[in-house]
Amino acid sequence: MSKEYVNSICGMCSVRCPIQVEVVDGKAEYIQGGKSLNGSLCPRGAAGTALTYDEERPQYPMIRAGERGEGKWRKVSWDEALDYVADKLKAVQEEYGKDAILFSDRGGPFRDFYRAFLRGIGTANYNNHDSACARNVQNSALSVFGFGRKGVSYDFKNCKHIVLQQRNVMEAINVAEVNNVLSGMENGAKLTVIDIRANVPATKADNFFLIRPGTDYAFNLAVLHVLINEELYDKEYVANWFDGFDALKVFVQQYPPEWAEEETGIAADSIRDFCRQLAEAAPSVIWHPGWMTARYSDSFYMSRTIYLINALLGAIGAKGGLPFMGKPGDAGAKGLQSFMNLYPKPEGKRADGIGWMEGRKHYDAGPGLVNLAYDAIVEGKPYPIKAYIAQRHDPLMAFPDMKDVKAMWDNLDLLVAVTFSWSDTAWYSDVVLPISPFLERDDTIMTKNGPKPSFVMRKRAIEPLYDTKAIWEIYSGLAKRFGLDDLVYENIEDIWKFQLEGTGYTIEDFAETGAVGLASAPIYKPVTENSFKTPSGKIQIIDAKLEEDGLPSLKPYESPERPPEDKFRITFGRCALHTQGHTVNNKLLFERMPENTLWIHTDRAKALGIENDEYVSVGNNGYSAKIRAFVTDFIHPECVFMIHGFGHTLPCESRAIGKGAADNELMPKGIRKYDKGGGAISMQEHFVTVSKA
Ligand SMILES: Nc1nc2c(c(=O)[nH]1)N[C@H]1C(S)=C(S)[C@@H](COP(=O)(O)OP(=O)(O)OC[C@H]3O[C@@H](n4cnc5c(=O)[nH]c(N)nc54)[C@H](O)[C@@H]3O)O[C@H]1N2
Ligand SMILES: Nc1nc2c(c(=O)[nH]1)N[C@H]1C(S)=C(S)[C@@H](COP(=O)(O)OP(=O)(O)OC[C@H]3O[C@@H](n4cnc5c(=O)[nH]c(N)nc54)[C@H](O)[C@@H]3O)O[C@H]1N2
Ligand code: SF4
Ligand SMILES: [Mo]
Repeated sequence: MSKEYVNSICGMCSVRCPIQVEVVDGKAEYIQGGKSLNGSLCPRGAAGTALTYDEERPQYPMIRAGERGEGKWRKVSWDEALDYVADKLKAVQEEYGKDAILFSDRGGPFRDFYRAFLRGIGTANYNNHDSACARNVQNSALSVFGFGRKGVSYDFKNCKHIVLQQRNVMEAINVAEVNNVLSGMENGAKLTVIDIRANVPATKADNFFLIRPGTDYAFNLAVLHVLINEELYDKEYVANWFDGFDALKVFVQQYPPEWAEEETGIAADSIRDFCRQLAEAAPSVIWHPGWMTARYSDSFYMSRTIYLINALLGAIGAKGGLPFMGKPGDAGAKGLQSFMNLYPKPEGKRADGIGWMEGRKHYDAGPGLVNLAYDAIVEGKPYPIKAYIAQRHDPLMAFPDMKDVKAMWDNLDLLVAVTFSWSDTAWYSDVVLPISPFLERDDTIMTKNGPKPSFVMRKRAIEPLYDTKAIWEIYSGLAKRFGLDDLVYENIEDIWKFQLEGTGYTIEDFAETGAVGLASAPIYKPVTENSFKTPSGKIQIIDAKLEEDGLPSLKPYESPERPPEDKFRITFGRCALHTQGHTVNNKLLFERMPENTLWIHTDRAKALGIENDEYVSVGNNGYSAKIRAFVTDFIHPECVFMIHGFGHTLPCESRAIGKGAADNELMPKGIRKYDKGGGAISMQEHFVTVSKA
């Protein structure tokens, strides 16, 4: 018997925790957290083996043989698949121009190699998935600080008051973060949860505010009102680092807690008391700006107020608050060499209009807003988009209303899915290029920014079981067909050597733990003239770029529509046992949680004659699904809640098929509703009906 332990990186969600894989006779038997996590892992990470050994994943490249979505495939060799894709991409570019190729992915730290390929072929249309996730937070950080949301980290360990608003740290998991939150609480940190239902953190909270769905912005405006009017803010910090504080002060006068009580259902006295608690803990306060905030048409402004509250308390740049993100350079190290620098940035204008179109100049252009680029597929404007590669991205589940999105893709000559599991998008595509799951593949070295920045290596633990490839192999193969010789590689070691050039580190330095730490102690960078990247160099209340796009910096509050008496607002979130929609068919995780439930308030259920645990019907605009009711006092009566990612219909997923309901199908034409401030889709602006099944 041979037994070895391989250090690698989990790939069951986008957090990418370090893992150690026990490999016995070439089989991955057991996974635990890496050294920096002291072995701890979340349930999904532990189920990585079940993904690997699942026969129900794409095992070889396929080209569509029937109609889109019909599920008829022709098994092909990698050479044929890559020839096919390369020829089609070239033909599209020849006829419609270089930018006629659209690409979207899951984002993250492994992108450099294939983004270099996209530059090499000259398309300006790189996108990530984020318009269905954190775009509002990203753009609000940019609007206030001039840097993105990852410009700060969260020092939970040393924090004295943690505020989770629309943020479920304990079920929407990042293992290191959960550990740090728990350490912080053991050290005495208070916890406040503002949510539309009692989630797991709420059960451990010092303050739990059950808020009326859609009114978070009102709550935050009242907090600003109290902090400013009761002079509970950090005056020195504000004097040094705020630009436009007086405008904020004038603006919030119309929003006292008594007004917010009417809107949110949270008592004015509780809001006041909460603000005083915050001031006591300042600057060691973290009010998390939100992660998945693609929810309302004013979520951008909600996140913006959160950043401003943190700043008023002096928490931006503070120990125990939101310190500035440590990067390799801050530790005196040189960053990894980038493949993207081998090619110039494409000159074309983006198809989503970002950076140049009226109303879209203020958005972060980096990863775009892919939902807006779909209009170019439909209308051929500003120019036609004819080929689309969705890599590690399942837009059909991640965006609302599958039928609507499929119809938007009708004009495509080529739709490619690069993926390690089946998804609605893969099933609907023309070509499936199967990636080896993370236990079977090497990746480019990633940089992990944070208090102690590091380089981390994902090493394959076992040989691929099927005819699948690593991401670098796929793009190296395509690069060869485009004559991009600088991206043609035969083995990963040469790629790693290129990345490490000039850093002073070698591949051998990763042998022991899989990572190279760049700092010996956590980095806390002081606030200086260079901290904020706004025109004034300060935290800005008035954002000229936003206003040039016709949007106010300080948006007057608008009360959200209340659902009609027989309807509910649809709300959703995560659970500890699944990642989005792509783990429902995982054998281990499916056994633990085969379906989602519909949270509904006791009084509303009673009025509808619905008992706990019985199947009910939830519907909107022609879509309806059966789902088990979870009747509880601990949800706001105006809404129902479900875990996202269920309601699968693909015949190739024998476990997941027909289980639970799909929240994304309850949002008709929802991809067209987005927050103009931040660009993210407003997925909770829909009302549904519930009845006995
Ligand atoms: N209605 C509704 N819509 C939502 C959400 C919601 O809660 N409700 N959530 C939104 C959010 S926050 C997000 S981030 C998006 C997520 O949606 P997506 O951005 O599409 O991301 P995933 O579902 O994580 O992954 C997409 C595909 O990548 C494949 N994949 C390939 N390689 C890998 C790998 O190495 N690792 C991983 N993890 N996957 C790989 C997976 O199998 C999966 O099919 O959906 C958003 N859309
Ligand atoms: N286990 C697990 N962990 C994950 C993921 C996963 O799929 N599974 N996905 C990862 C990804 S891509 C993301 S983006 C993050 C998401 O991380 P989070 O955004 O923290 O997670 P969610 O559960 O989507 O939403 C957080 C909370 O918002 C609440 N909520 C819903 N509507 C409202 C509202 O109107 N107001 C208020 N105040 N609260 C509301 C929900 O009840 C929920 O408790 O998680 C990441 N981590
Ligand atoms: S949070 Fe869980 S699933 Fe995500 S990377 Fe970490 S261990 Fe893996
Ligand atoms: Mo997300």
